[in-house]
Amino acid sequence: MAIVKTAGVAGAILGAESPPESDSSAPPGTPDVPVSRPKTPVAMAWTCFSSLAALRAPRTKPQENPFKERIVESFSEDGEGSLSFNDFVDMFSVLSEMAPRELKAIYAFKIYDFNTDNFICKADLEKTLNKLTREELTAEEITLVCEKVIEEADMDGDGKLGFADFENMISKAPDFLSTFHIRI
Ligand SMILES: [Ca+2]
Ligand SMILES: [Ca+2]
Repeated sequence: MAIVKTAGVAGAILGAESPPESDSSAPPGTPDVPVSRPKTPVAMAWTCFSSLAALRAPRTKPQENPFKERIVESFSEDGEGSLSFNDFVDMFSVLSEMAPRELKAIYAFKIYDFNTDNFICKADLEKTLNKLTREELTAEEITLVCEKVIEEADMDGDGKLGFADFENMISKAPDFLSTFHIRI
């Protein structure tokens, strides 16, 4: 039953834009076994982050980016959303298509770290999911997905995602950072 539920959650989150099917989430050194398998929580998380990262205008009807305020906050030096000219320039530099991968990763991490404790914990992930799914998932489903994501991406076992965990997670999703941009 739990499995069925996970698939439902994945389906809800994945929506129309599925990540490319690949075995890239296998740990290094794992033999490349050509089996089809269900999406891992990391793949699901990637899809969440991917939709967050896709700041470009939606193809159908205009829709506000649910992270708009959070993005501005992350770039404001006072952390409260007031952008100085320099903050503004930084924001557009990071979100430009040409920005280095490492820089994008740092800011992506900042954006998801809602309570600014330098970790992405379960509460941060829950906020992300709630925003992305516009509260269409039940609290139970959200908790389940967050637990799975942390379980799979938490390399040092401290129960939350530090920057190294996060970097490792997004390295398994090669187009994550290439979609983390806006077109001006
Ligand atoms: Ca946090
Ligand atoms: Ca960790």
